[in-house]
Amino acid sequence: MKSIANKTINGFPFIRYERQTYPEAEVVKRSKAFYEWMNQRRTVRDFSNKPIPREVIDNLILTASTAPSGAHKQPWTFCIVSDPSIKKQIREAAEKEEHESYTNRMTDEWLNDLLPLQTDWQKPFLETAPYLIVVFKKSYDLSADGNKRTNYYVSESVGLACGFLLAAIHHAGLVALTHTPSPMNFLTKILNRPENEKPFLLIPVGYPANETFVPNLKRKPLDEVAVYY
Ligand code: IYR
Repeated sequence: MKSIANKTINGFPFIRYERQTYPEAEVVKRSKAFYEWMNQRRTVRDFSNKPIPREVIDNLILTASTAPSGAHKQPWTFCIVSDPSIKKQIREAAEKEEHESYTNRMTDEWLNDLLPLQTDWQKPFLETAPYLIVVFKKSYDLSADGNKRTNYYVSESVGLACGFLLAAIHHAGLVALTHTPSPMNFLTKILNRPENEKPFLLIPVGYPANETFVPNLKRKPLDEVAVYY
């Protein structure tokens, strides 16, 4: 009997999951190759101003939006900023908050923990990088008739989408910085976002500058991050 492609369960449409499988040796090889590739990803703070085609950004966002989300609500909005005057506004507002944070808000322990990264309140990359992707999380959706529709596991979902986004950026041969100016509400204002959206991450994307240095950080070995039962 020929198997059916689609069916309904309690009236809801389901499609056959056409998954790709590999022989075990291939699974081992692919998992290792992907780890080695992802282990080359680094957070970069020195960007080239070399432009990136809009199509590339579209594909990165589409990839991020494939992430799983609570009840498949996809509770995210990605705002893409390339306009130099908006980038300048974002830089100025971020630097104002960061200056206050570095001088008055962050604890000594926090400032000490950041020493190996050598970050400070100045954020020139917010103008240099060709694109800033500002990720907003939607605590609820507004239906056409103005009613609030709940979203679920919003931070987990948007965090996953950002992880997918960073992997897509790395895969494309570009670099990113997961920037968290704090507080971030200036982004709501500058980008004129509705009240159901809250800023989540600010991610400059581009090519690395010609000479780029990153801190010589080591990643934890497996036995420090995994417990097998
Ligand atoms: N948001 C500040 C400080 C900062 C905090 C952490 I935790 C970092 O890993 C890096 C920086 C900034 O962006 O400089």
